[in-house]
Amino acid sequence: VPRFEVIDSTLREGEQFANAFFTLENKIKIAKALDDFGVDYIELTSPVASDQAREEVEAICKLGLKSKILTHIRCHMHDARVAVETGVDGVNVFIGTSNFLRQHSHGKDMSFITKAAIEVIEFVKSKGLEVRFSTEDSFRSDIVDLLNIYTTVDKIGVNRIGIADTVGGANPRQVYELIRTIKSSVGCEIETHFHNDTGCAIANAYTALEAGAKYIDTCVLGIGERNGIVPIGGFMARMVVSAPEYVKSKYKLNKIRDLENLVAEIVQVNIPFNNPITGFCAFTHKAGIHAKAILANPSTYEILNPTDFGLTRYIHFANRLTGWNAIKARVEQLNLDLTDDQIKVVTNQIKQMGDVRPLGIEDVDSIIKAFHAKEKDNIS
Ligand code: HCA
Ligand code: CU
Repeated sequence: VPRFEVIDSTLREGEQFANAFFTLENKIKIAKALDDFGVDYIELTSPVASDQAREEVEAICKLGLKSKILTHIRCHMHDARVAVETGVDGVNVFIGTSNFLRQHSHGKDMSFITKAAIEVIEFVKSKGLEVRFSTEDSFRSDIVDLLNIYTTVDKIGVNRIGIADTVGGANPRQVYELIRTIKSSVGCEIETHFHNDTGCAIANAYTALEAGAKYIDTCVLGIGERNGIVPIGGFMARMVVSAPEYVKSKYKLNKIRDLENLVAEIVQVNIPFNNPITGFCAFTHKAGIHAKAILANPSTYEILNPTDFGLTRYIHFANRLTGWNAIKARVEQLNLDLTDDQIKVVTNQIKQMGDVRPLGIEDVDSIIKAFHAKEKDNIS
């Protein structure tokens, strides 16, 4: 997997999430948190969307962040003229190329699209800014149309082309084939944008990198239109396993939790219970067999190390699947003195109780403490 870069779109695609309403103050908070985490680019809503949207782009450009700032515009000269005056480092241009979008959305044919693309790209470049050109709904577009337009914009010096799975229907094999084909026809870098309607967004992003793409669009918690796009946290989980040194040196992984909490609070959602890294049970080990192995060596049942993210693992010992190794660890935490044989006896008592009802930590602790007191009485 090549050296990838992250283009975070929480402040553009993420604004298209049903619950999102971002005040300027909150946009600035999110932009600073993304910058602190280390995203390479921050993509912002088009300055022509509203008066306030334009002020937001200008204000975020003035923050002097390390992340480069992009704004996302339609393939129109009017949008481009406004965008280049806002102070952004680059412009992400998009236009629909599938039959669906050409017929039912903007109604333009490929020769019109090509002319518009050339005009906008040359204009943005003439202002000394980066420019990316992307074909919305790439996976339902004609491959000949895609190759024609991408080779054309490549020749006039576009910085990146974008491939978008706008409806989230692509699978990894299709992604690999399309990106490989396009990569072999252009010299510029490839950016990708994967929606998650069918649950393939992270896998598609990973496969895109394998096929030669370099830039991945993400959002915090994956928020976006419908059920959103590649979530930055889950994507980092994927990438830290594939390229640990690169990812750990480039991104502050211990900021993921704060970043997600910030956005979750602003858009009023909970972190999903099974979220990679930050889901409440992401580092909880329950079955006795797992607990025993984890206590001996955490890598036995963990592909991610919670300490890489500033988190800790948890051994869930208060249940009937528990084992004596997990209970022994708890006995040590309680600072009690029991032999292994005694721990095996008390573990059985805990398992019996766990057959009858759900246990809390306090239940287990009181069973252990009562057992310990009785054993001490027996000795004295
Ligand atoms: C949309 C546009 C877009 C654009 C992606 C891109 C998509 O909201 O419909 O600029 O590459 O998903 O196609 O987000
Ligand atoms: Cu999108």
